[in-house]
Amino acid sequence: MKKFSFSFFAIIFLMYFITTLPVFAEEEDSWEDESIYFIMVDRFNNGDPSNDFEVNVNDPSAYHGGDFQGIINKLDYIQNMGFTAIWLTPIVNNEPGGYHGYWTEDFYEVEEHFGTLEEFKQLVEEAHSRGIKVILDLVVNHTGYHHPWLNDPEKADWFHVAKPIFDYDNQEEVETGQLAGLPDLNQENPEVEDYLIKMAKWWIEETDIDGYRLDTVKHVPKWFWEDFSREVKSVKQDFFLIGEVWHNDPNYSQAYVESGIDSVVDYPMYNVLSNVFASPDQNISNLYKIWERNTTIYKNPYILGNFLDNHDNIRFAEKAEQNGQNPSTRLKQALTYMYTAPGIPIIYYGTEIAMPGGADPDNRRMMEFKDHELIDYISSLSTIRAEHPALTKGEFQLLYDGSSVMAYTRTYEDEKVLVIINDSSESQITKIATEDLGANKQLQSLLNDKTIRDKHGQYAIELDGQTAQIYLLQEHESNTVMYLIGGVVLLLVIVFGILLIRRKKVA
Ligand SMILES: [Ca+2]
Ligand SMILES: [Ca+2]
Repeated sequence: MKKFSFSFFAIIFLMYFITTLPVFAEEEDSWEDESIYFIMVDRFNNGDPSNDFEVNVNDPSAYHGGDFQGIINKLDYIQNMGFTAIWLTPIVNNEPGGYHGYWTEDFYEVEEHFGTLEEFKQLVEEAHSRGIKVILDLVVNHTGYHHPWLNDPEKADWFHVAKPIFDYDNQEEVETGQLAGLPDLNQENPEVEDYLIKMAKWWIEETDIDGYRLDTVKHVPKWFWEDFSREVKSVKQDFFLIGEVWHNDPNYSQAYVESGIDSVVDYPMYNVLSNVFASPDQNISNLYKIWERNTTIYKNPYILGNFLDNHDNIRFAEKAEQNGQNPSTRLKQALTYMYTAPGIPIIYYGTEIAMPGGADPDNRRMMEFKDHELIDYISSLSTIRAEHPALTKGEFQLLYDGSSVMAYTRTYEDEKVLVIINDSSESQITKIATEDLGANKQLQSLLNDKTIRDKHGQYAIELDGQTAQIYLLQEHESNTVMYLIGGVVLLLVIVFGILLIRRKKVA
C-alpha cells in the first residue's frame, strides 16, 4: 500500500511538470534547416600564391587568385556566421579566362588555379568536420567555347547544331540553342547522357560532396533531369539537388522539381525581395503573395532557395544605394525575412559586408575580410533560426498585412514566433489582437531583451522606421512563477500524504 501510494503521487507530480513545461523534442535535420553561403571560388580568398598564374586583380575578367586553400582558411569565418552549407561555383578545369568556372575544358579535372583534387577533398573534409555541407555547381548544358571534343570527328554528334536562342518562349530552341554562343551538348545522344551522368556520380563518390547546384536547368530536357536525378541520388543518401531555373513562372520551375530535382532557387521571390527592400515605398505584402502561390504549386515550398544576391545580378547594396536607401539598414530587414520565412537562405559572399557591385563582372569583386555589423547580424539570425524549429519547419501565417508593415507567425508544435517588419521610414505601431496570440502570454524579443504584454485586448508593438523584430511567444513570467508555486504546493501535499499513510500504518 505504501509503495503504491508513493508511485501514485510521484506519477501525478511528474505529470504536472511534464504538462506545464515546454517540450524540448530532438529535431531531425533536413534540408529546410540549412543555410547556404555561396562562394565564387576565384573571388573569395587567395590562400595559395603558388597557383597564381595569369592573375590580375585589376582586370575584372581575369583570375583574381582565390582557391581551395583560401576557402579552407575561412571555414571558421563561415561557421561563425552560422552557415551549414557552402555552394561553390564550378571547380572543373576551364579554358583560359574561365575564372567563374562555367567554361568547361575537362569535366574530370580540377581547375589548376583553384588547387588539386586532393586539396578539394581536404576542403570537403574540413567543412564536414565543422558540420558544413558542400554543394558543387555543375554545368551539363554546355562546354567552354574551345572544348577539345569540338575538334574530335568521333564526337561530331555530341553537340547540337550551332544556332543562337532567339525565342525564349520556344522550349525546343531554349533546349537546343546556344546560350551566349557556348557549344550546346546533345543530351539526346545516349553516349553524351551516359557521360554526363557518370561524371556527376564520379564527383560524389570521389569527393563526398553533399549536393549539386545545377546550372542552366531549363536549357536541358526534362527527361534528362529525370534520369540524372534518379542516378545521382542513388550514390549518396540525402544528396541535394537545387536547380537554377531562371524564370518568373513558378509553374514552369515546378515541372523541373517534378523531374526529380529537389528544389530551385526562387527567382520570383528574389524579384520581390529585391524590389521591396532595395527601393522605397514598395508593397511589402507582395512577399506573402509569392509564398501563398508557392504553396499551391510546389510539393515542398520549405526547401526553395531564397536569395538577395548572386553572380548574375546587380548586388543588393548597389541597388539600394542607387535608390537612396541605406544598404546595411535595408539588408538587415531583407535578411530578417529570409531567415524567418520558409525557404533556405542563400547568401552570396560579400553580402555580409554590404558589398556593392553592378552588372557582371562587377558583382564578382574580390572579397574583403573586415568587421561589419551585418556579419554579427547574420550570426544572430542563424542562432535564432537554429534554436527555433518554428522558423524552418513551422506553418507560415500572415497576421497583419499593411502596405508598409508585415507581421507573421511561424508555428511548430508548441512554439510560435512572431516577426514584424516595418518597411516605411517612419516609426509604426502594429496592433495585434490578444485572441490571435492568446492571453496570459508575452512576446519576448529574440534580438534584444524587450518583452511586450497585451493590454486592453491587444499587443501594441512599436517599431522604428526600416527595422524588423522577432518575438518568441511565451507564457507570461507571472504564469511561470505560478506554475512553480503550484508545483511546490503539490510536492508538500504528496509528502504530507505519504507521512499520513505511514503514521496510519504504524498506528
Ligand atoms: Ca591562388
Ligand atoms: Ca541545351
